[in-house]
Amino acid sequence: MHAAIARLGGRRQPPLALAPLARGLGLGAAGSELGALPPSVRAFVEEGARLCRPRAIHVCDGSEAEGAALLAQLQADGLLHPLPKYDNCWLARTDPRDVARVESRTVLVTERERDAVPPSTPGAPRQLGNWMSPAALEQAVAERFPGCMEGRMLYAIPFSMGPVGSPLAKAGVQLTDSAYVVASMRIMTRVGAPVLRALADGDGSFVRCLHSVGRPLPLQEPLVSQWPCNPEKTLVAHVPDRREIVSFGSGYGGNSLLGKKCFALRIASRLARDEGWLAEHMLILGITDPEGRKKYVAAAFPSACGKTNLAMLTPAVPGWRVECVGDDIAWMKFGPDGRLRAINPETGFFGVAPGTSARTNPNAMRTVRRNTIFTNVGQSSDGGVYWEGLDEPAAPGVTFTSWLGKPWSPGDPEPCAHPNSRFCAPARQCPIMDPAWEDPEGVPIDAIIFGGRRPQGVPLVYEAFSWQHGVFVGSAMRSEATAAAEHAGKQLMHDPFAMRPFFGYNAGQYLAHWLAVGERAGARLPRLFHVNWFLRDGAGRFVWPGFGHNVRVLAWVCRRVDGEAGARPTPVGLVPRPDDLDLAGLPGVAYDDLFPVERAFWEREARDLRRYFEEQFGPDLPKEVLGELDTLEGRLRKM
Ligand code: OXD
Ligand code: MN
Repeated sequence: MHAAIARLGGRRQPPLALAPLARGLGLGAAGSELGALPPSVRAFVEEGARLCRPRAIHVCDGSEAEGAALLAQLQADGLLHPLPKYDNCWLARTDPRDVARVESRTVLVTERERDAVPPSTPGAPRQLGNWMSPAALEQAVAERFPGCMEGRMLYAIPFSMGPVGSPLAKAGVQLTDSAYVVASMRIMTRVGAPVLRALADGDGSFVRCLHSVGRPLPLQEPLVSQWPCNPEKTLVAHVPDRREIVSFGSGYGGNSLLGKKCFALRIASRLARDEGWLAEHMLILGITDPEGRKKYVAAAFPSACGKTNLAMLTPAVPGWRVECVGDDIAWMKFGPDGRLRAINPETGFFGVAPGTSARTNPNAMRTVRRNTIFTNVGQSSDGGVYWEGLDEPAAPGVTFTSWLGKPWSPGDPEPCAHPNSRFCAPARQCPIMDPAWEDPEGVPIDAIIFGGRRPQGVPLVYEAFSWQHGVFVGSAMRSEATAAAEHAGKQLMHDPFAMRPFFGYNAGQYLAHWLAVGERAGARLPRLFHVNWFLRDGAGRFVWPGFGHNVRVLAWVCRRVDGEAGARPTPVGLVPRPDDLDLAGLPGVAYDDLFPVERAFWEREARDLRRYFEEQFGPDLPKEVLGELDTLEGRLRKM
């Protein structure tokens, strides 16, 4: 694509309009000094400008003044509305056609299809990613990008995923015509001058991210909610070989905040494979037991399984403390001591709002009271936000406006907030951030937990018998579908390692990489577990209270790591014996309901899994993973 941009830009060679943002936003010229940029960054910005033909360019410096000017501009454009009930909080409503990640238009671009996705059975809808050829991408860029920023500002955002200067951090530069994206990237990543200095001092390499909402000015049609987007032409493309991302047509979330899913998961997972580390869809938390012993745990859950809630958990059992390192993404590398060390590459939370309340996640509620951009939540007439599950009684006389900008009343059939509405808030505002959350060396990981939303059959917690078995457990993850992408309903979806939408290369090779990590000489590997908070009884009620009580499960995990807690083997893994799990003070919660390991259920599960592996991974499934499935079936036969 880099080549594609250069070629296309080269053909036209229009004069560059390098007007400083100073003119657009009333800032000083410092942020717009193209000449002061490291040469590789400057070349990228100029290529992007030649192709997209913006009216002006602004290089983001990350300053407070820049942030304030952006917010003022977005308010003047009618795209952000102030929320006076809080401090510097804002509400955006998107065009209702641009509300979630668009997985069907998200592609990996490689010369050979097999490098991007495993060969699926002909006729089976492909689930592990979409491939596009370099030639098709070149054509897609040619159809979308020339002149796509006409009349708009091109913002160049130098950003770092991970603390600048950390051996685990990586730099990116995003070009975008969306001020909303800039304001959000300033929350989610480290932006500006320090990144440019690090690029100038280092080898100057960075991930190239090109983004446009695809609505040049003057508009051909009016915007909806002042939200520019181009849903017919949306495309989110990754070129892992060249460390490049091209995104067009969507202004929302993972489609447009390119540091997050596109870079920190898709491109980074490929870098991690090449360089021998792991880039994972995992939260990271620190947990301290009543004796003061601290551990770090990473956990992979598909979207909508309560990752943010777990990452910010308030323990329901006295004496335990949980601290948050990150809620979505973990980059993990082996340190000299053989331990896996993890950083959260982000600096903010882009969390799902509905369901977040003072009961389910008081720390998130405290985090979002300042400096937060809300998108597609409802609004209350006293200048606050509202969403399903907020659990805050409205003051008398307060009325509501839905995410569609229409009057809304409790009891209306349509929700007030979109199910994928979000808060975008600085991590530093979370009251339980771990003291080491920005440690450039990362935190040492003792356990990795996989999980899913499984109403039936899957026990509350089990431990893998070995690393290899744990890789199988991760590959076998399934969960009910989420509103974070365009899938309908509550169907059960396979989601290996919670990475299904985020693999940056062939998912079979990804499993092989995990197996290889387990073979690494001198590695002191974390223990691997699986949890399911979402079991329901015959009447459809949850059998586990969840939330703060999940610390009881984490406590067992910690004690297993310390060799202090027992377990009994079942065909699926090691589960706590009744005395190993603290259920004290939980009336109505029965051990037997929490640990269903039924032969008929698991035989069905194993059959489904075999079909899924055959259809989706074909010959690229590592034989060790298939071997673990055979072994599981063998254990089930002996039950
Ligand atoms: C997210 C997701 O938005 O996983 O974090 O979908
Ligand atoms: Mn996520």
